[in-house]
Amino acid sequence: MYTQSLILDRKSGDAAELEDPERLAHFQRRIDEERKIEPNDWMPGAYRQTLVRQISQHAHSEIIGMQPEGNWLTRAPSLRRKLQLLAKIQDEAGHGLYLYSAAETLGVSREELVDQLLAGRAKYSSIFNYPTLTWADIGMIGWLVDGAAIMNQIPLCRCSYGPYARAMILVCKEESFHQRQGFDIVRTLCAGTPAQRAMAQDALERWWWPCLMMFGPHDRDSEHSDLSMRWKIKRFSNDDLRRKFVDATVPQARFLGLDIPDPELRFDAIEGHWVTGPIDWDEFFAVIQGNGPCNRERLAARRGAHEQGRWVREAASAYAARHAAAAAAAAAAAA
Ligand code: FAQ
Repeated sequence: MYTQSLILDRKSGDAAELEDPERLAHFQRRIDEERKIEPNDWMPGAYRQTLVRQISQHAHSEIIGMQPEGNWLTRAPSLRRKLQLLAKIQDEAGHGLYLYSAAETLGVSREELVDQLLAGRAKYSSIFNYPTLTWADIGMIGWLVDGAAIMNQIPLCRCSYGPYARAMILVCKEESFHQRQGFDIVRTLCAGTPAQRAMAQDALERWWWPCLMMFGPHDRDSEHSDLSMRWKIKRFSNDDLRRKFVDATVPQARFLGLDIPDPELRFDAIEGHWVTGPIDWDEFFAVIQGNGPCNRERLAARRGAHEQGRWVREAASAYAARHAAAAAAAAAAAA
């Protein structure tokens, strides 16, 4: 019902309202004063669309992101590692559902968003289109992928849109635990046998560059950044966050005794930052256009899971309808 009424509002008014400079100025003032925008507040259509796009992509990423890790659940090296991994994957499912709910406050339904994903019309993070070939990859996902995710998501706790900002607080707390469990896996491997160290090094070589791509294109090529920064959806640019991630991660890799696979990596003492070699943007764009190593596999698995869950959705709907009918009958009898 709530979502329905927002859908009607969206269809009826936004295009005209977007032209209203006074309303826009008022909206921008509110943003500049760091006052949160809430679901029933007026907002420009482009603000709503940007949020729906970003939050839904984020939700899809959490859900698809369960797959590469799920691949190792039956092969975790100990019961403790298996329990940790199971808990982490369940957290990701929770994040996805939380984020779909945040998106729903903007007037789209979860069904609509899931349909877009299943039809291949929605993006999700490029990183989840890479395979997990060894146990060390699970460590890399925690250490690097969650590490990159936190770097990007901590500022989202201050996003101007209230429901997204609040959702991010819980998500970030859990991602921080995920990052530590990943680092712990990698640390254990690095303190192990030469074969274990080699496994960690091999995994780092495969995950490093895709992790840098997670932050999105360079600022000059980032089509949404200007508006998103003006509206305080994003607080830092893609390149700024990528640099923060590299600055935080290079010393950790050194501590672990791992070599970052970048011959051009150097410390710029004047700027006080690590500088990487060039990122292969052809690879990034191929992946986000559906041609990464695992895109087809990931979508096929998601479609299969959705189909297998059909009976649960139908049973839940039938149950809810029966209870609603019984409640309505009881109310009618009492009246
Ligand atoms: N992958 O103009 P910009 C996680 C697209 S959660 C795919 O710079 P924007 C948890 C972008 O959508 C990871 N597409 O875009 C976990 C746009 O295309 P569009 C997900 C990408 O939105 C851990 C186009 O390129 N996190 O890891 C990517 O201003 C472990 C132009 O780009 C979030 O979603 C990419 N990497 O900035 C789960 C955080 N980068 O939509 C399981 C929220 C860019 O016009 C295991 N999102 N594109 O067709 C954001 O902060 C932003 O959306 C960015 C991109 C920074 C990702």
